[in-house]
Amino acid sequence: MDKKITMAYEAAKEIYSSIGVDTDKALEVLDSIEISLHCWQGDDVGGFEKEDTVLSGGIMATGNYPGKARTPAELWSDLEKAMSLIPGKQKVNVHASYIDAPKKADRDQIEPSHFAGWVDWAKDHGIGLDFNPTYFSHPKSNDGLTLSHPDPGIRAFWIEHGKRSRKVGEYFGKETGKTCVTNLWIPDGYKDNPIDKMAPRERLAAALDEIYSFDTNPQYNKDAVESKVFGIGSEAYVTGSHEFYMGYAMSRKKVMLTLDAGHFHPTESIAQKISALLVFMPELLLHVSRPIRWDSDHVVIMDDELASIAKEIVRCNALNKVYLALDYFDASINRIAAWIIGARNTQKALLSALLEPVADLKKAELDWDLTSRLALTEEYKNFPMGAVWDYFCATHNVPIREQWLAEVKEYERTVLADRG
Ligand code: RNT
Ligand code: ZN
Repeated sequence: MDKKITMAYEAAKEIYSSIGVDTDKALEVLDSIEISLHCWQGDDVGGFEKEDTVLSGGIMATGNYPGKARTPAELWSDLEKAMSLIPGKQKVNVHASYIDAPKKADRDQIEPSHFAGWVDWAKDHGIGLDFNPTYFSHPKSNDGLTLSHPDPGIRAFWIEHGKRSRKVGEYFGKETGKTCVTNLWIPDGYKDNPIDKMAPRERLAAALDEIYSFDTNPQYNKDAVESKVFGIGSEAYVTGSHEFYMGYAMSRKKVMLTLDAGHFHPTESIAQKISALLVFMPELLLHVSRPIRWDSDHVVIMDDELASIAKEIVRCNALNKVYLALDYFDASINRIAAWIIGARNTQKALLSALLEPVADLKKAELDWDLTSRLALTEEYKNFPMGAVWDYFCATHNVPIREQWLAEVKEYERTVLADRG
């Protein structure tokens, strides 16, 4: 390892140890945190069901940066490149629309075998997989309603999809040896004010009860449900609102709740929801995203929201209760860089949180030394975290600082450029 990196690390280690923080220990913890990379950043949420998927369900990727993945092989190659430039542990988050089977089955016909390619690939890389049923970009979701649709036939179709997706999740967990989280998000809602806001919610609750009517092995699969406040085309009403799913998760005790950072009111932070919810439920799934003015799914940057989320998880001692998955899609920049930027930032935010002397700060708080609480947390923001981060990257044989970018540019020149 470059001597300058070790020297800077040793100096930083000493500074942190003066406030009672063990940097080696912090890195050990950071190394154990898995970040789930969302496969859909690699091709603008297109999937492999058809040649040209028209996105629907309020999901929109803007931009036409060249080189998007067109096949499973291309997507896997791109994910490999991204993972080689991110230190620590990753999982990969798969959507049902990324089916990899010669004869592609409709959503109500999917089988674990249709995703065997993903499993083989994950096994080759020693990583776990997560799963998501796909309730959008499909003719049967064109009314803007799926599980809450008034037509029982449409509901049945989507209920079957939900059930089968959980079997895929269980298969993922069994095969990879790492628990799969199967997250359900539906686009259901109305553009304009519905008269009956209750009936769709009753139908959704009943549909979910059917989907979760059988158990999967919790060692292999865990289920989660994701709320939203509005979407494009569902501005006035969303069936699966936060209160709806919070009530559902808490009353049924079968599913985790998912908090997507972009699914609340524009200035509403999800950070504090973590401690509030963990009082009542054992685990949570987070979709780490970045909304700008709306649920825009921008690449995650090191902003206050990300820092607050990471601090909340660490200060609540909840690292083993919160699953972390990235969720955004930017088609205006190199898609591999998008994964790397979001993942590395999430890790940096976690590291920064892990480098706080949490027990001492909690003590100051209980001692009513609120002056120290404020003064110290502000000073800690300027401690030499960068040297610790560089050391973490170097020990994982991943380029330090901005040096990963040259590798992405090289991949763009040699691989992405040939994709027409
Ligand atoms: C949509 C939700 C959902 C999707 C993915 C593709 O608003 O955030 O999580 O982004 O399922
Ligand atoms: Zn999400």
